[in-house]
Amino acid sequence: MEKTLVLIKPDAMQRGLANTILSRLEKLGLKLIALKMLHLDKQFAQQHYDIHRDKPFFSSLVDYISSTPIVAAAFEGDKAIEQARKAMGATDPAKSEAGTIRGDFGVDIEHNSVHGSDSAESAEREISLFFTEEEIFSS
Ligand code: IDP
Ligand code: MG
Repeated sequence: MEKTLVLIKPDAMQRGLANTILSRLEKLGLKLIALKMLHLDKQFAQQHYDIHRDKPFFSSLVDYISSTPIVAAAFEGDKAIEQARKAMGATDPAKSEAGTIRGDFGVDIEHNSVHGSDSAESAEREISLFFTEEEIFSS
């Protein structure tokens, strides 16, 4: 069964949207297999977003994701990665369809409410960054 990492980003946390977003993902039929709240330090944030290290928005993104506590979750299900990303919508909320998480709640291209793994490889890397094996309740 495929797994994916989801983060509820600071803009959504500040507006009390954590449960709403987790609920939307559960309603897709995805199974919650790990959950925690944590405040990332800069080093952890840089590690999570390492793939974007050379992008112009990298330092701003790292500052943002480490600005408040966030919720990290892992979900499991058939095509979990694709299903979750589809429900999240395009990276830029201005280009996301209504009914998607970013389309409904995202503020701008950086403050876009949610993170979802983009491939099986990144899901594995990201889940093991946020959770120990004992914290994952996979079937
Ligand atoms: P994704 O989250 O849809 O996979 P990525 O391209 O992997 O999008 O970018 C990671 C995160 O970096 C985005 O979710 C967003 O918060 C931020 N980001 C992406 N592009 C930009 C940009 O052009 N300006 C500022 N922040 C950006
Ligand atoms: Mg990405």
